[in-house]
Amino acid sequence: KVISKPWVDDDLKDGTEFNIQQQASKQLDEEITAQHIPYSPKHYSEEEMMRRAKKFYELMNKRRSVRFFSDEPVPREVIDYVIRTAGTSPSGAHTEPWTFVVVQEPEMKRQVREIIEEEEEINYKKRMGQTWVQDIQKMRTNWTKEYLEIAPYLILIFKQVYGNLPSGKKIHYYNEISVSISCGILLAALQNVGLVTVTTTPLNCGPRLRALLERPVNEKLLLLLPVGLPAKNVTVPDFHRKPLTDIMVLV
Ligand code: IYR
Repeated sequence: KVISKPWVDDDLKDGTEFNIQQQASKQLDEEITAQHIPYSPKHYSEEEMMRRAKKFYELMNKRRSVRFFSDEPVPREVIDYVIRTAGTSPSGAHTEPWTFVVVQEPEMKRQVREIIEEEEEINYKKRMGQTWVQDIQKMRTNWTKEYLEIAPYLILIFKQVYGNLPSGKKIHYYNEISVSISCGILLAALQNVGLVTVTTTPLNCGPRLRALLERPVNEKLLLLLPVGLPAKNVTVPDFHRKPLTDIMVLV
């Protein structure tokens, strides 16, 4: 079967096709009755703002996708905080449409690896096509994914395409962009504690991984992040980032 967008997972529709007849009344009630409370975010001096802007940029500019991990353990409590941080993301109508599945159990990691390697081999050989495979040669990656067993944690991020209320389905507006933003925050939180990862989108593995992890049908796999410390003497491609003048337009 030839599909027009091979990079879009069969299982990963954007959720807007769901035909939810009537917004559940409970959802409406919640929105109408929500109280507003005072909020005073910290106000920095211009100097302090500048110092913090630079410092955070320098931290984030050191982030690189890493595909080789150390098996050195990482405290679970650190991962808990990183995921709490991801959960601070804004979301459509404050629906918080994310589930972060943290896999630490070796046998489960092995089964995740088995599924992904099986599908990725088909991806590389058939689904992706010649141009795509050429375009990622510089990453020196293929369907063999040792990191899925070596990294102390795998974080599988699912988007909930709708929620479940006793009275029916709850609409999760903009669920994909909401969860994508939370993933960006998660990546920043990992960088902040010196952990490394690589953003992977296991093409066509969603349904099998969802079944393996016993997640409900309203959850679709968006991203898989192996998380841990880098392997000793790890290398990364010699990539450079576009300068500000190439990415920013001031009007
Ligand atoms: N998902 C595959 C292929 C892959 C695709 C892109 I786009 C990359 O930037 C890197 C890899 C894999 O993880 O090997």
